[in-house]
Amino acid sequence: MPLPARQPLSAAAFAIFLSLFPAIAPACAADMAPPQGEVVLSVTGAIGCTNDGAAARLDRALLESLPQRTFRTTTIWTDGVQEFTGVALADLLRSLDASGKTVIARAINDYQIDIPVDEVSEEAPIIAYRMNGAPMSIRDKGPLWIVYPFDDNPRFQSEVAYARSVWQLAQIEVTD
Ligand SMILES: Nc1nc2c(c(=O)[nH]1)N[C@H]1C(S)=C(S)[C@@H](COP(=O)(O)O)O[C@H]1N2
Ligand SMILES: [Mo]
Repeated sequence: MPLPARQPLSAAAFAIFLSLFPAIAPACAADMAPPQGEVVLSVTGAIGCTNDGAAARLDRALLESLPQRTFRTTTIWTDGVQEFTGVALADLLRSLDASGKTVIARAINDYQIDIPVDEVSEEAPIIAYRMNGAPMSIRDKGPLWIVYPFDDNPRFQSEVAYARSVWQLAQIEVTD
């Protein structure tokens, strides 16, 4: 009896095969467009999606094209309840196909702090790009501010969460 002709691998089987080897899976679902406007956030390190050498450089439009989250909370730095809008750090990491265990968040003033990826949830923190609907100036802790829904969870009312609440965020490095 003749051997059956070799079948090409089905797309589904190929996807399963790739999922077993994340390192050789397609780097990025879609080509990442280069920034058209001023770059507000650079992401480097263990990411699969880049648009400038080994970095992903995002302008406001690219950031705002990611899933958007809004919540209201007080902060220890502001008066009264504020409405923050931005992208969840988890969504940013996923959209850039990040694979490291630690996020190093750096501010314009070179302040930096480690955020363990396993302490990043779907909701918190977010990288806020708007406060009360308006872009934040550098003077107002913008243009990007890592914020937690502080009022929602006592865990976020802690020195650890405050130290991770980087304002004037400019750069993120994903490392192991
Ligand atoms: N850009 C920037 N963000 C920052 C800091 C900083 O120095 N620069 N300090 C962090 C630390 S360690 C804490 S505890 C809080 C401190 O805020 P405070 O100095 O207003 O008390 O902000 C965090 N975010
Ligand atoms: Mo701190």
